[in-house]
Amino acid sequence: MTTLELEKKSIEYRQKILKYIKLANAGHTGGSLSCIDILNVLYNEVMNVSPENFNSPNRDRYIQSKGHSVEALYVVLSDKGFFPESDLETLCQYKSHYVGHPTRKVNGIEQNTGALGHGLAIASGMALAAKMDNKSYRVFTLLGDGELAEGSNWEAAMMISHYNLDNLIAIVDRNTLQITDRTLNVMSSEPLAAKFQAFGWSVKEVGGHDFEALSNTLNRIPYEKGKPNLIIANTTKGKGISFMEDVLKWHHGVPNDEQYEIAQKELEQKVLNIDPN
Ligand SMILES: Cc1ncc(C[n+]2csc(CCOP(=O)(O)OP(=O)(O)O)c2C)c(N)n1
Repeated sequence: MTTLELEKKSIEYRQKILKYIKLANAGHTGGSLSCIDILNVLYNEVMNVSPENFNSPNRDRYIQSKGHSVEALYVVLSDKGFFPESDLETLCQYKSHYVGHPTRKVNGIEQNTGALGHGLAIASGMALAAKMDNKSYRVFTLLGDGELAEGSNWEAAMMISHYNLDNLIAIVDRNTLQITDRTLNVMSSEPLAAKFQAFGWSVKEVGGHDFEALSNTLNRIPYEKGKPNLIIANTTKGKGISFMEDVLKWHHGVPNDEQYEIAQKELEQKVLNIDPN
């Protein structure tokens, strides 16, 4: 896809994230909007995974460790054909498989997540298995910057480097907010790059809404043979909606009718700005 096509796709994804969160009257709005450009590039430009090869042992794996931002994952998976978009009309309803955190009952989802701090360890096992089985698939995992307060991440980081898992790519959605406050105030993970480098990782920092930079960075893996890869993606929570950007309360806020209309209008305007026809 061209950068313009990726840009348009992300607007469409944001429209759908808001649509289904509004319909369900529940959802993690801010964190889904901060990571959607990363998912867009991963699923449309980087990973070798599709409904056709999802049962193949050679597919690339994606583990969304910050599982609460599942609405972003649902809209991308439906766009890729893992399930019909109309399934999302049941989001968070009684007996629906489309619940507020990822589960393997949904086609395209590798692992249940949502209790923070588990995705990196799960990814480490998958990456180690690839090495042991002599397979070339890669394992991608998305972490939140607040999530890094979970000690299990640091045990996994140590193990991943010990076993030279250069087929593992961890991406931190560094939007600098978590659930109750700035990550810096709750539990600082800084200096993040230096910490992971000290654990033996190769680290890159990138604009998390910059499609070209994301694509270039994610398509150059591994950065150093034998070293695991960490990408710090600098993002904005609530990205794309003026009144949600970098505002704490949108961590799991649902827009009221008026806010919803304004948000969708802003996105429509963005489409027109890109493509006036
Ligand atoms: C083990 C665990 N503790 C607490 C929570 C509740 N919780 C859900 S989201 C969240 C904040 C996470 O912040 P971050 O990882 O930065 O996510 P983002 O800001 O990208 O949404 C917390 C504490 C949880 N899901 N799991």
